[in-house]
Amino acid sequence: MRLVAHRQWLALLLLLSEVSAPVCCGNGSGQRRGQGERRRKLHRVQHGQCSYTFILPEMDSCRTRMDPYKGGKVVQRDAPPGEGEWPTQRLQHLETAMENNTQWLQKLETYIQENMKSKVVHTQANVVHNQTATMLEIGTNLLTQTAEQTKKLNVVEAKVMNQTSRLEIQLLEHSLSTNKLEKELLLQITEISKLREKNSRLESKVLVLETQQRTELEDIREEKERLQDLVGRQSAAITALERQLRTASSNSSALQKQQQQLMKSIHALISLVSAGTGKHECVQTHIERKFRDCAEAYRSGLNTSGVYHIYVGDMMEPTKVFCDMETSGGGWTVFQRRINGTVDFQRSWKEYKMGFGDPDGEHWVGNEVVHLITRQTQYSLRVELKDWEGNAPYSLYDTFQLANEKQQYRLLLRGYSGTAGQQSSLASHGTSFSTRDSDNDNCLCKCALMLTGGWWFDACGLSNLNGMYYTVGHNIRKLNGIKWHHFRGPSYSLKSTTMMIRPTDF
Ligand SMILES: *[C@@H]1O[C@H](CO)[C@@H](O)[C@H](O)[C@H]1NC(C)=O
Ligand SMILES: *[C@@H]1O[C@H](CO)[C@@H](O)[C@H](O)[C@H]1NC(C)=O
Ligand SMILES: *[C@@H]1O[C@H](CO)[C@@H](O)[C@H](O)[C@H]1NC(C)=O
Ligand SMILES: *[C@@H]1O[C@H](CO)[C@@H](O)[C@H](O)[C@H]1NC(C)=O
Ligand SMILES: *[C@@H]1O[C@H](CO)[C@@H](O)[C@H](O)[C@H]1NC(C)=O
Ligand SMILES: *[C@@H]1O[C@H](CO)[C@@H](O)[C@H](O)[C@H]1NC(C)=O
Ligand SMILES: CC(=O)N[C@H]1CO[C@H](CO)[C@@H](O)[C@@H]1O
Repeated sequence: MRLVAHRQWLALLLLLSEVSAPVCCGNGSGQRRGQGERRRKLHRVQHGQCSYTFILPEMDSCRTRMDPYKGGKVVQRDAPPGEGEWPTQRLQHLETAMENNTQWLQKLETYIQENMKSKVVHTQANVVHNQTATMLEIGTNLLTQTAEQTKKLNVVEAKVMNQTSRLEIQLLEHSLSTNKLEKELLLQITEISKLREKNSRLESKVLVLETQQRTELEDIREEKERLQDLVGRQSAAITALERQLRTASSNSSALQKQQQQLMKSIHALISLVSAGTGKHECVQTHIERKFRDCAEAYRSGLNTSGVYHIYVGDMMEPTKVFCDMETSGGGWTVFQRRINGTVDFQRSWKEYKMGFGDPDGEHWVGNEVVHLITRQTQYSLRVELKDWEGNAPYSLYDTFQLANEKQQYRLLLRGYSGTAGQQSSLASHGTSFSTRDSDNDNCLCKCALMLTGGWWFDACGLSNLNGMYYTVGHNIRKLNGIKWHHFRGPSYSLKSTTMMIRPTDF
């Protein structure tokens, strides 16, 4: 740009230098330029697409040159130029020069104007430049301002977000606390329902107890009546006995006579026997050994423990029982024995009635036999126990009786003593016998099914010597085992048991 401007300025200076100098030949073109080049000095300047030619004026040559044109023609034909004509020509020439000069000047002016125009364009570009700069400045200012605004907006947005997040957190906390309250409510409701259940259970228990007490009262009343009956019968018997005694004493003398006669006959018999057969002896011993119970056997001189035949009630067939001839004076008829669990005690009512097992081992004589024995006279009951630690206590009842089958072999006990607990583990107020197929206990449940075996379950009572047999190591925490509560507690299963009876007056 600057280089171009420089060139333009140079061209302008050259032009000015020619303008200031006197000009003779304005036009230098065509074939005449070739002529003029011989005489005059030409200056040409090339500028872009335009070319400028500057002609320096020379007075002498100008005269000759003018001849072939305009004024020169006329003068040459008529006459050689005189002295009077020359100033007019000169004037004309000057006039044309002047005109040409003015034309040059005009051209120059237009040129300068064009130049000025380009300059103006340049300055206008500058202005545009400046304006765009200012515009840019304004733009940048606006941009910075908008940036600040957006920053502020961001801050505000962050604050709003913070507020909303805080609110959300608070909402969450609220919902959590409501959840907790709901849970607590639920828990309380369940507790209330539990309490209600407990209440209903307690009520049912109370009802059961009431019914039990009622039945007990009835039993006591019945027993009282029975006892009164017994007392009446006994007094009658006493009076009868008194009478008999009197007759007996009066008849004693007669009896003595009879005795003497009998002695005579006996002697006769002995003599017969000594001569006779052994058949007779056999019959005699057989007749002698028809015992009612082990006590009679003992009294007859049999003092070794073992299995004996006894004849109970109207039974024609003998019953095999184990007789304990050692314990506390002997004479005990054993009706229950557990030793090692070989015999299954999970039996029906009929089996418990008729008896099962082995008299020499584990055995249950049978409720019917025990009922028939204890009906004969007043019996005592002795319960012998052994735990797995070697302790062997006993329980003794002065009075023991089993009612008949119609009365579900009801148990009657009196006068407890012994070492297997300070209190009786058997209910003494007339508990009925129950088996898995005959539920006669004082519980809404079926004790015989729960605790197994057959027993005088109360509800369900403190003992069951006919429960499951558990071997050592497996015998604790067993509710359905062989239990005697006041000896080893409610869940200890014992090692061995014996239940045996003997007349109270033995
Ligand atoms: C200059 O010469 C050209 C031809 O070369 C011609 O056309 C023109 O009219 C002339 N101008 C003057 C002013 O003599
Ligand atoms: C263009 O701006 C410059 C400075 O930025 C200043 O000096 C100059 O005069 C301005 N020209 C025009 C034509 O505004
Ligand atoms: C909310 O702003 C407070 C200060 O104004 C700040 O302590 C807190 O951490 C912010 N919370 C969040 C979630 O940005
Ligand atoms: C005495 O005994 C005889 C038979 O031994 C009997 O017939 C008689 O009735 C008895 N006397 C009395 C008063 O019971
Ligand atoms: C058992 O009876 C026999 C005689 O029959 C006697 O010799 C023995 O001492 C008695 N034993 C006991 C323990 O009483
Ligand atoms: C259990 O005892 C009986 C009688 O003593 C006996 O015959 C039987 O063999 C014993 N059984 C076991 C398994 O010990
Ligand atoms: C003296 C001189 O050069 N005069 C010229 C001026 O310009 C005209 C035309 O423009 C020419 O005809 C003259 O010869």
